Amino acid sequence: MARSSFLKTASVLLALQGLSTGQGTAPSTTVAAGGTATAFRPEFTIPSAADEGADLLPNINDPDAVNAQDVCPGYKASQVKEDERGLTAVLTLAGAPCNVYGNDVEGSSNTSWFIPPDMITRPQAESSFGDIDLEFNSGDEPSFWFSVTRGSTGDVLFSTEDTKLVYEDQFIEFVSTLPEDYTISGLGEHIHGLKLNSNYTATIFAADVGDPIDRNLYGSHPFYLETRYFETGSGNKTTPVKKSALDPRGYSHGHHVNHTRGHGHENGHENGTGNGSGGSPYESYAHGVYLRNTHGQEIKLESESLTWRTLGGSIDLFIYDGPTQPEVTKQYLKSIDALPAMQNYWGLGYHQCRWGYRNWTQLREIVQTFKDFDIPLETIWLDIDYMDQYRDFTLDPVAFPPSGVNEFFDWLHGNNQHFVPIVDAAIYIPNPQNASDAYDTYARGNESGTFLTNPDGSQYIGAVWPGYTVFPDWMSVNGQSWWVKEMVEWYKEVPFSGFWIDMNEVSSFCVGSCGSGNVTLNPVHPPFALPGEKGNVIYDFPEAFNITNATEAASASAAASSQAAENSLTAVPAPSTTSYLRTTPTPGVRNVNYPPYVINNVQDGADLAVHAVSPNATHANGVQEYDVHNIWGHQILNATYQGLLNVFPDKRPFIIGRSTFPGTGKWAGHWGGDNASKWYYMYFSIPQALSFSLFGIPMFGVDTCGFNGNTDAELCSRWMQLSAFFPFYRNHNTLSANSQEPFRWESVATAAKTAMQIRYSLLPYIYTLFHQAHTTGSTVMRALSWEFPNEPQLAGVDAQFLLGPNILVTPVLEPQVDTVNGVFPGIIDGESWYDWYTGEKVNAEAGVNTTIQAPLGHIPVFIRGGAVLPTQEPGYTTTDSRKNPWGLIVALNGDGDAEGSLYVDDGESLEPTESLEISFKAGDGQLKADVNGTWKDTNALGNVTILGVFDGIGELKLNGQSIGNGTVDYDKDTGVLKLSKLNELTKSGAWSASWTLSW
Ligand code: MIG
Repeated sequence: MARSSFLKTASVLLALQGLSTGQGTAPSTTVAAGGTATAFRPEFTIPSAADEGADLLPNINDPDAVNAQDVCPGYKASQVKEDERGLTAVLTLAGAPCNVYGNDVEGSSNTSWFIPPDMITRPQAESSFGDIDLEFNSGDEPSFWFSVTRGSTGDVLFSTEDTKLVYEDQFIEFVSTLPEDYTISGLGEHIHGLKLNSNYTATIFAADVGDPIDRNLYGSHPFYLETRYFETGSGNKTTPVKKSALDPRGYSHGHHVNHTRGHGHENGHENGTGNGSGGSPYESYAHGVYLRNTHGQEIKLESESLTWRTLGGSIDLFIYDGPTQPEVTKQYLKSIDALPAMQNYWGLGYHQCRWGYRNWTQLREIVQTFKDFDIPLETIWLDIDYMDQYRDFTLDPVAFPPSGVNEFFDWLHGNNQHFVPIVDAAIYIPNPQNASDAYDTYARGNESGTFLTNPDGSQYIGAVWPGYTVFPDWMSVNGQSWWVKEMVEWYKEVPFSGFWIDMNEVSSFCVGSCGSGNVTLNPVHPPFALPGEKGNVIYDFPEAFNITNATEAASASAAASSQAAENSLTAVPAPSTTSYLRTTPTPGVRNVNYPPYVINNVQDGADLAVHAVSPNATHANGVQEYDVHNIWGHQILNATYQGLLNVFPDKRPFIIGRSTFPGTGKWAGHWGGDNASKWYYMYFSIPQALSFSLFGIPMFGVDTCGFNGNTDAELCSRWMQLSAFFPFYRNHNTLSANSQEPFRWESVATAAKTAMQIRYSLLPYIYTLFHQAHTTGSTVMRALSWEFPNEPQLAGVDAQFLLGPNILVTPVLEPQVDTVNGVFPGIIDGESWYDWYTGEKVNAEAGVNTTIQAPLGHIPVFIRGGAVLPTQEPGYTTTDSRKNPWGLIVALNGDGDAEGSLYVDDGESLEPTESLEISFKAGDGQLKADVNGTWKDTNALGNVTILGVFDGIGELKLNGQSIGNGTVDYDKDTGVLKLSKLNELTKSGAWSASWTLSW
């Protein structure tokens, strides 16, 4: 029915738009020689001061900050033209300019902001516009405002009435009222609980930073989902139910967690209606909001309003009417032309990575050890260790010599295993005084004019791992084709299977063009010590390590304090920070390096240029980085996608990238970045994944067992089991932290194998979920509240999740426990759940937190009644698995029915010409498989397990033919009916034709 809507506000404001005339100041940071040598490399070390910027006081923390709403005049509309799609008008300042954080845009001549390039797809109103359940209203008193109402209910979804629109060259602000106790998710990338708090400011500015909680991070996603709950049949669809009133303890979680977090489930909870027989007395409506804006920005969430502030661009705002989360997500992703990339089958296997694998021999040993322990390993990864002096598209001649390539890859590929290397965003610029330092990748890029410049046209030179570096300009004519060619050429040397793109925020370890005038020092060392370098030993362990490993913990803590003491002797005293740099608007000029409005950027001093390419770096088309910083990461992932398509024509590119933007999901997956080996990061991985479901990047996972710090057996065991249910399943570790491959501890090896056995059995189900995501925009990992929208109490639940609609995971997220409390959603509306391991029906009450046994090594997993899950017998690799017999798990609902589907193809073609789609339907003691499509699969059907068969069974038949008794195992008490050895009957292939099974 209803489809995405687009709001005509954009047109209103575009009437003011003029040409960009952004000016910047010349780069100023230069670095003097004289740093100290390190063990890392003997070169000059960039002084740490090079990465220090100005001290700025973020506006939201500034007690003296002027509130634009108090001083700005707003606008009056004239020449209003209304049509069925919205309205166009010219806005004129309604009073004297306030010039509060920029120069007010008064008319159409003095503007200098930036409109996103076409590659950031602009949603278009669809032809079915008339079906949209939204109404747009606007008014001019006391100044121009607009609102959007859900037509069918009269509920106001967004309204700027009685607030001022502020429209300046470096500052835009608009304010919307919200209902009390609203339920909003999204606005990323942040590490935060699923439900955003009403006293939280979501800053959006791509940053290279190790997973701080609540702060801006790698990606930029100015999109949110809002859900409003109402009492069913109350006739009142304009006053949402206040969840805090009906649920004082709730299942939801606060977001400030800087310590071991418990589950928050310790309180038993009664649903407001209690008995579970009458159905939920609530229903909900969801809508989505997307601001198409590439600038640094922040969204200030307060108790009954949100204030959206950007450092430029326009108000190009899109509202999606849902009215459910699945509909909102589909509308959003279709509107930006970004249905998620279809994954390769192999990409769903297990990935092992670490920073610090030292050479081909060690790498082979790691792969072999997995095999020796019989722990499935699909893909081995390498971090920057493989590179020659950290330069992209090279191999270290000593540690990873080209001469070792054939032997390693023949062996690896012979085992049907894959390899993915890291590739960094920055490009080394060779020392012009040293001919032997020549670097062809740079030379070719330089010749074709593909690198960012300073405002004066000279090359912008920052610093990353290899030393002073330049940065590809994706807006230059040749940027993308140069990158594609580098990839194609490098593949001839290193037969990779996919790409891992790091540092694409885009990161630079110094402020400004610090390498200008310093390139003759190259290669130089970054301005900080790496883990393990200079006695920089890692003594950090997970919470509760002091209990589980008391002796080791005591000595680590002693060593850590002596390291701290040693470091404090040499530490340079911090500069005094009594005064902050404050800037005020200059007429006609934008201050891109220090905009008057200071967003709460996570980097030191909140300076936009710290640890990132500076805002005044300039693109070939004259656009400044200030205006497009947030899409640099998106663009390199696009270029990488094109590169892989050239390397592997017609095959699906496999890419995992760090910095993303709306639409990136059509090219790449994402990992959660530099988390730490702490229990609370394991918890945060769930809401982080769920927000990427909303952002259209379902291929998500985090560094399992933790990146920074040392992990331990208990945390790693729990985490290896949890991540097995995430779409992207990879263990990764920082340089010099203790090894954490699952085979390092017997208990972890066993736990990992248990969970992998389930994951690999479910690969057909997970692959089918991805195909649905790819074709419809549906999600893979899901929040309980999205699948069960009638239960307000589920609104913030993010310590449990669903994989697709039918697998419920209730992980242990804290140390030293052997039970976990969790809810079984939907029971109030008659849902049933089955235990994955026993097949028994769960006996749980509606809305009540249930205590579940979960000793170390066991992850509670449940199957939803009504589901038919396709499975396949796990093999060591996904290639092996694909040759094994199929299986089905039929979990009957209360009516004895179930349904499901299966999608099969070759697992790698970009546009498969042959595929199979099988739909399953069970009821009245029968299961029907309806097979469609031409892909040939000859694997037999092995087992069928039917859960919830409490009424006894009759004669077992497949297509009317009796199945021998030896194949049946039925327990009337548990209701579990297992049919095995069907292989003989289905030896021409489980899906060679449609069939009916009856019991
Ligand atoms: O700043 O390549 O997030 O996964 O191991 C560190 C080294 C650079 C950051 C990535 C991390 C990777 C690391 N990289």
